[in-house]
Amino acid sequence: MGKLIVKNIGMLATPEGKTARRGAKQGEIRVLKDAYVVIEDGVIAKVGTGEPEETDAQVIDARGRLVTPGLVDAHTHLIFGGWRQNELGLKLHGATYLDILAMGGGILSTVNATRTATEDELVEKAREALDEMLSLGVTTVEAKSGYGLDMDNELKQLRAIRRLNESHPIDLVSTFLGAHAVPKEYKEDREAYIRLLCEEVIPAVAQAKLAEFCDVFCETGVFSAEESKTILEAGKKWGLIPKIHADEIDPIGGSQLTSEVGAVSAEHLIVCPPAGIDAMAKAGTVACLLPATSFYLGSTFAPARDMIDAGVPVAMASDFNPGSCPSLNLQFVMNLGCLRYRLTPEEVLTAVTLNGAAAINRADRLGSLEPGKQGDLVIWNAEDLNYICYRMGSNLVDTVVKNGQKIS
Ligand code: IZC
Ligand code: ZN
Repeated sequence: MGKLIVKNIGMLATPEGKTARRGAKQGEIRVLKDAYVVIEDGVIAKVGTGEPEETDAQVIDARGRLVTPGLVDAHTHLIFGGWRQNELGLKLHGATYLDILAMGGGILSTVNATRTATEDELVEKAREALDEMLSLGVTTVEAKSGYGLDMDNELKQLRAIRRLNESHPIDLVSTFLGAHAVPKEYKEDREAYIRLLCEEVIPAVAQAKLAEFCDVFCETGVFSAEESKTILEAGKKWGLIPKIHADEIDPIGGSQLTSEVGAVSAEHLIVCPPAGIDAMAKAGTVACLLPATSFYLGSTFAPARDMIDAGVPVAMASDFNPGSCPSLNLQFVMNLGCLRYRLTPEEVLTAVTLNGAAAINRADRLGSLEPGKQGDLVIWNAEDLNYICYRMGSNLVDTVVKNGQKIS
């Protein structure tokens, strides 16, 4: 693969370490002026200042611009058929997200479209989204199943994720979300669906090594905290690490489950109560916050500052999905992190790099610019970190380097 030097970096900004950063440390980043990065065979070999000594390398001149780690999008529903633009009118007439789901729309309409699509169609559709994510500075993406809701269609989604991981420059990390909704054929017998997940689908997913994580949508009208626990415990038996969609709309106990099941992350947390924050702090769970979803739902915003103050590491991700967040733009998420969560640009950078990596168990390899980490970085059309958090609505990426290769 060879050697790549990125030099003439005006400002290099990166969190440091191999674990999630919490409390005041979330906002303490390393900043270097006039810096360079040397990447050898896809791995960062050296970070320094001034003129690099190395020769025999491909050189990228950053022309005095900002460089950060590649962004990590730790929560997406990347694989889906169709879109849901028909729901916009319903929303504008006052229907809520849960109203639309209860009418058989929402997730369930995407389930119909995903079941109808072939695996190849799902791959090609998601590939376009990944291309756009890469152009926006994202170098790693977590992707969930959850629009199949039966054995064959859940496996189809997970195989699509695997194929994209093998064929697209972005690294994908796979999560089983069979507990995203109760499918219509089990409407009258939800317990049978939970048994199907625990006794048949989870073992099949684990045996085929198609997912690393198991997630549930713990929400009013979807899965209760008790049901969520049953499903996550079944996943654990098969080696799948728990994640939880918790407190997105109603606080029904999802965030409190994190310490009971040892969840690596909890997602959304828009209406997270103090007891949930305590549980996450105790369990070392990463709070994976999705502010573009709050924006799109017109809801309140997660209590990010309370979480940081309580020592909970905060990550931020897109939640890209066809219903509650039809945007994959992590730069917009960074704007909202500052403007709505009132995080500092330094805290925001940590949230979309190292803490995002921690939410998918990759903080040892990803999320910072330090020797030994993967050679994923972004050169920005910006001279400092404040600029990329302050400008809105433009793509500020100049160049993406992925695994030590210049992408664009
Ligand atoms: O398709 O509505 N919240 N799952 C939980 C979603 C949003 C995705 C969707
Ligand atoms: Zn989600």
